[in-house]
Amino acid sequence: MRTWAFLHRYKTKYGRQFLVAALFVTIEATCDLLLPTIMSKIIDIGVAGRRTDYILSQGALMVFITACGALAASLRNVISSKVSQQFGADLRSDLYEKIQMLAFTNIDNLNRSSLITRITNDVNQVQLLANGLMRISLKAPLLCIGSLVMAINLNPRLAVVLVLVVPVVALLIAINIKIGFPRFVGVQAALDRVNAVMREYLSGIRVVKAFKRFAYEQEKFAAANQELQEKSAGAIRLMSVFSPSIALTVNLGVVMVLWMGGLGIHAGQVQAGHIIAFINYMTQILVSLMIMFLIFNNFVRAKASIVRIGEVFDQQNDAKWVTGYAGTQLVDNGRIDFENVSFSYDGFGGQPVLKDISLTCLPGQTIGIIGSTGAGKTSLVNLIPRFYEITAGSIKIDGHDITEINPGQLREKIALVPQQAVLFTGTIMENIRWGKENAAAHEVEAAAKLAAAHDFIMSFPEGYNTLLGQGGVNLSGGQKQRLAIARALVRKPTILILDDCTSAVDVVTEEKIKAALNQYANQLTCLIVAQRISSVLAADKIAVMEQGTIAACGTHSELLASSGIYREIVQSQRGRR
Ligand code: DCP
Ligand code: MG
Repeated sequence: MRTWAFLHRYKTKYGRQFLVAALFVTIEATCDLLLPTIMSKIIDIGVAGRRTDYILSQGALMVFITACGALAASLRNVISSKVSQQFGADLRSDLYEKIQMLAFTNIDNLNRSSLITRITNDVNQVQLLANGLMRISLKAPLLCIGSLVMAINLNPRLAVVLVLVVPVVALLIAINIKIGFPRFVGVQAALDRVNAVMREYLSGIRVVKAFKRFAYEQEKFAAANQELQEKSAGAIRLMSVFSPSIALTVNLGVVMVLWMGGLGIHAGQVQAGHIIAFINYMTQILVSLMIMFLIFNNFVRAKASIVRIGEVFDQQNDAKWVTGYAGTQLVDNGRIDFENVSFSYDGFGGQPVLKDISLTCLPGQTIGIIGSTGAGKTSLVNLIPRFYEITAGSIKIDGHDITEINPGQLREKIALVPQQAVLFTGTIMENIRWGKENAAAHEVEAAAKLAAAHDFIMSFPEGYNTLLGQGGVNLSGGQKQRLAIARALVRKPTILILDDCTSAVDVVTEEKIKAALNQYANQLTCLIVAQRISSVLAADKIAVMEQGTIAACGTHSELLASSGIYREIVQSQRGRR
């Protein structure tokens, strides 16, 4: 199966250590197999013949073999835990890296919170399986086959019992797997559903509270929970019939061995030690069969996880990244050209969100973009750092097609303040330094002043060292937006993109930011997406977007004269300042 292909690279990496572990397991199993035979000799020769020296020497041999087995077992344990932990860590970091490489489109496809379960729980399951595989799965078949051989070798007459018991037990296990497998898959699916319901609830907990949807959510959870309970109970019920039936079969076998052996001893054909050793081997066969069954169960659980991890590795990065970027050196002007650009979130066949957009932004210019919600403003500016791939036309920065520029280099020149301010756990200082890693304290402060954030930052007792919670929960919407602007400004980009990022800032403060930006934006190309006409009044050019197209473009006065839509927007906002 394709989804499993990702496991191959670990096979080559850990194959050698796996073989060493296998070697130790073989030694361990051999030791286990030798012991009953030696014991039978001690009983038949040593005890029956009253030969203390024999008992002592064979006893010493048994101690030695047990010690060898114990040593092999510890070494095997050391290797298997080391390898499985390393394997788990590797898998986790590879997965993490892969997720970082994914395009926006892929992340839209894979649910974000499910990515978290994949990288934690699913990797754990696979790691557990790897550990189990190295520790017991090899030992079980070795013990099973070895015990069979040793038992037959020991006493072919008693082996007749094995011919009866082993197929019955094997059949029982086969039936159990046949009926049990789908049930365990069902349990896993039910567990996934419980997780999914829980995840959705937790991520939307504020909305659930606000709309008082507790009862509905409770019902949804109860249904999923109930299903899990029923499925698990069904699977366990099956197990509870199955285990005793195997035990019964084996015990019947033991009775048969004792009976046949008793007759044999009577006739002088069988010795007492043989019977004890034989029963020993028989239980080893049983135990190893049970272990194989358990591993199989384990495998069923891990299989679902493997498939889910494989799904992430299988995501193709849609971007047609060209590899040889070396030739393109950006001159730092900041000219942007959109040439007949069309774009759809669902690739080529999908509903177009942007249609045939042409727009030129000269170095140092400020371009305002306005338009009703859903017109495609955010989509348009997100194309410049190449977050998504366009379906037709081309976007050029300083004359170079952005598909020919190294994405890292491209994004370094651009600072984007997203519509939704995103902050990270850490101090305010650290958050602003996201824009420029080695920014000095005075640079950070200057950026914060430009973004009208300095004053409110200083009003905190800890100032720039104030700790922000996850996503900046301890700030207001407008404070978050201003920090996001400061983070972009500290970078001193060639191209600055502000996506409606003053929507939560009061008009007076916005005015302040605008005044500061006007000064600052002289040296760079600036795109300002806005709802309020007032935010873009001073722009060199204003693009009015409507339903994925640019309906009109020009300066404020030009547009007032030529564009009906623009006049409408101005009218509707008059007196709202
Ligand atoms: N859209 C989509 N998938 C996304 C994002 C948006 O299908 N991941 C759609 C929804 C809209 C259209 O694209 O119909 C344009 O969305 P934009 O976010 O570009 O719209 P605006 O930024 O213009 O709207 P707003 O002013 O509300 O931010
Ligand atoms: Mg938007």
